[in-house]
Amino acid sequence: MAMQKFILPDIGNHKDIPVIEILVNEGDTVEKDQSLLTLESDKATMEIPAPFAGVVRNIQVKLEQKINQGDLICDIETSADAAPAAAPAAKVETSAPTPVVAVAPAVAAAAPAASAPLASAASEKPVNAPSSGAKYHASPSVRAYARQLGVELQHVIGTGPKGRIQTSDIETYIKAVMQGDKPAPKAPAVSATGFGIPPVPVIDFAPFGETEQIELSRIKKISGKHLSACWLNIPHVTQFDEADITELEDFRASLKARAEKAGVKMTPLPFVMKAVVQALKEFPHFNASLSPDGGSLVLKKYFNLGVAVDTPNGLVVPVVRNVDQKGLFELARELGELSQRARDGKLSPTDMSGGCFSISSLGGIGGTQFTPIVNAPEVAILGLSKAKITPVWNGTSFEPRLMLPFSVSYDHRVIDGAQGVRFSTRLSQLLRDLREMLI
Ligand code: CAO
Repeated sequence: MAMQKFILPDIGNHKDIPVIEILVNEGDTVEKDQSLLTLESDKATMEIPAPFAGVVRNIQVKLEQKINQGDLICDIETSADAAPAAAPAAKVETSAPTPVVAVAPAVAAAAPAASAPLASAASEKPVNAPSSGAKYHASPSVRAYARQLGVELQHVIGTGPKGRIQTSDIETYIKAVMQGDKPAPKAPAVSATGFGIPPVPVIDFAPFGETEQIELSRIKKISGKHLSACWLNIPHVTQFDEADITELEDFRASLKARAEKAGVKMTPLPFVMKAVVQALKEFPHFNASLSPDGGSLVLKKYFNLGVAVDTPNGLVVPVVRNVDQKGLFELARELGELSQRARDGKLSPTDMSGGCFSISSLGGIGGTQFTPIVNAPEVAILGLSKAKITPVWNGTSFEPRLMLPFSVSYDHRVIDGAQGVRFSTRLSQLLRDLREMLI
């Protein structure tokens, strides 16, 4: 029997690194390369392996203690034949015990250069490289333990410092699954190519400054899921265009007194709705939905338009039905009522169903262009930005014209680029000269 001192070897340029886990107790028998403790710098998590097999004695470090190369970690009592001829070299040689490193995900993205040497050490030891659970804060040994038990870290609540997942958290999770308190996790869906949707990094913002966490509104939670589904399922293309609405605006101004008398607010939107319906009639593939198997197109013979309404609790899209059968005043009245009910949180599910095509009008607020997200199962959406007087060349001189910038996002599985630009060109033409609708 011989007592060997285990001194912290060279761990790169790190100084004063906190001990975040002590993975053994005094009296434990350890194998060579078995992890003894975990250190965590602001750039990396490192497990420090035993340089030789033996029994752990006289642990000299404590949790949260900051340690440096050359510090005494513990004694290891070795059998005479297993004992090394000399104490382990402080400098890490390629053949010497190498700290196994998992780069903290937040830092890996922010400071790749600084973490590169240690990260490459990790890549030489893939056994402890962060896997699918890399965005969750856990040491390599905890990750290995989770892998061994088939636990995905995303399901485990970390109770360690900064939400770090510890061995005990994995055990608590497994107990909960066994007792039926938590559903057993399903195998994640993986695409045929092996590329799933990569997770975004989970970052602890505390080191950067003060934060406050507020719950999303119910509407935002619901619309967020729907928007993600639309964004992820639909191959979007957005076509940008503009329409000269100088004459439309003159017409709108001429209707102002009558509109006021009728008790409605006449904005450009009802005019746009009428023009959209005409364009949908001429391009029926925009007034359609893809069948669930993606093999056919359901063409709609009715013209119901969803209109995105901005409310204090988030975005909702009530539907104005049979726009083709309604006049400008009726549309203006209905828009006013629907948007008021939307802002009062009084829309029913029926008010928000049955749409064929949506319009998102940000023109009352500002902006020059934007890329609206198609509201599935619809296949296209119109985005309106703020109209402004622009000098337009008429062949001999510049004329001040009121130009309305707009964009059409569409599902490229259904609509080709050429069709997309034909639709937007026609819409521009209809808005420039409303008489086109009569032809
Ligand atoms: N260019 C210039 N001015 C415009 C305009 C445009 N494209 N569109 C509207 N306006 C003017 C209106 O004429 C009105 O001016 P006046 O009060 O002087 O007449 C003013 O802007 C405000 O209009 P409005 O927004 O109240 O009315 P609207 O009919 O244009 O729109 C509604 C109604 C419900 C669509 C709108 O209020 C709304 O909520 N828009 C936001 C939609 C949204 O959030 N979309 C984003 C979805 S993706 O996140």
